[in-house]
Amino acid sequence: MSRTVEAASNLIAGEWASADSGETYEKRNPWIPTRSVGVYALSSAEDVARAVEAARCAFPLWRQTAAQVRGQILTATGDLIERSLDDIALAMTAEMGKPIREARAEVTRAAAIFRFFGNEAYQPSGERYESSAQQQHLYTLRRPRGVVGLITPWNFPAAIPAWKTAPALAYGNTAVLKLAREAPETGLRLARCLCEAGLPTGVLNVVTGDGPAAGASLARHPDVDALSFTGSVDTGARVRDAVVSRGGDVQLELGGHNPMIVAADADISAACEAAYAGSFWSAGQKCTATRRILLHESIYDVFCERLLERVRCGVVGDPVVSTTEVGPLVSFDQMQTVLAGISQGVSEGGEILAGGNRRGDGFLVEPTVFTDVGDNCFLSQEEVFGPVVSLYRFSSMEEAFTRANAVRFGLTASFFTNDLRLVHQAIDELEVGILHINSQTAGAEVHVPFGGLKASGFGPHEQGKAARDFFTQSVTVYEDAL
Ligand code: UN1
Repeated sequence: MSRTVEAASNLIAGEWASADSGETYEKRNPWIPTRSVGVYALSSAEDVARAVEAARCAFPLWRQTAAQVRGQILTATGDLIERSLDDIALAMTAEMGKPIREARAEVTRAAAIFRFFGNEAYQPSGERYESSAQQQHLYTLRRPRGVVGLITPWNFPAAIPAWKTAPALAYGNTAVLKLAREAPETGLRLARCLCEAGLPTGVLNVVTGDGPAAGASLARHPDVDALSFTGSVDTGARVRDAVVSRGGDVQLELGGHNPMIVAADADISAACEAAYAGSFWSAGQKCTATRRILLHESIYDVFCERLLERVRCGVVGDPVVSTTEVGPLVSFDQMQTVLAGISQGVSEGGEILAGGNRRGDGFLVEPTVFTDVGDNCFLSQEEVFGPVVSLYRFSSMEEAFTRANAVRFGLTASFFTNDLRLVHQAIDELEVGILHINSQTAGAEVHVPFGGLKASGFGPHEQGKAARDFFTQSVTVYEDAL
């Protein structure tokens, strides 16, 4: 931590500014940790307060701006993001280590999100009903919540800021976006695209820095009407308590412990490919990543052999290389946490079939496959946010569904089978917000709801038309002509 006024990474009332205190922090490249990728403002409660004030001042005008005008700015932002795709993707790979192939796909997704919500501004904003009284108009309308706080994680540094910011602004709110300490650069570039697209001063304000200082003060701030958070379960609970206790509204997207179930009749090659991608892409740093693979006993051995072969020929290493499938973890601390999770897996009786170690000088942990992990052990219950997956054997579908559900999370699941009857049984029984039949556990289309059940979420789901539920409030109007 140093004292300098050079890091003008906060956007407040249309000005790029350093933290009031002048404090900064440095972010290092997780593949080449000796290399600095940027210096950013370490914001305090004072900076957050100024950002909230700017958002409050901008709200009356933005709310009255025609929805189509708001939408056009978002659509133009999508185009600008796409035009800078290469630069933004490279910045993402440099700051958090996501392989460039996935980083590019994510930036493309962020552009699509802005365009989708640009178009949402043209959609109906209420419903008209028949009234039981004569000469009465009866209808609903949606209005913005006011000033919203958005706290985003480092693992999807383009897609998640996009999918919170775009609907917030489309529906007429003004916002304060707190970017993740570990990956601020990507989100700052999206904010620059919004400014370039003509977003009025103060409509979006951005702060960088620590969660416990900047994030917590945003959650506590009495003038933030609603707050959307994506991150860990523990932080999410603190954020929820801070917001709810002062009467604000909150939306949380939290962790997952996502199962992949492979039935006896499944296409094993397709299932193996999905297992590799779901478990190891982005080095397993997705709340939608596959953590448990439940295999019917009749295909356990052949699946296991093929998955290990796939791991052996997987491309692991420098995330800037276009063929790389698995790169480093985001930071030294994250790597230490994942290695500690692996050690705990072994000490509780799990056997490592592949990987298990750090590789090279960067923060890379090898794709790791466990077997013989008990259902109540740490690796079967807790989210180790890295490239670590465990294999389990089951003998009946009933058993598979029961064990798949036996965690506190309920985000996504994947089920491989060609049996339609089993597909519908899975839809009925699996306690998840997102279910993939014959595809991997991760991934999110921009136009459909995204969110989990149980401890994986709180409040309305995000994205698609569901986003409106959180970023607007509904009013029912009885209008009598006297
Ligand atoms: C995806 O699977 O592409 O933080 C999106 C996360 C989720 C987003 C997953 N909120 O991993």
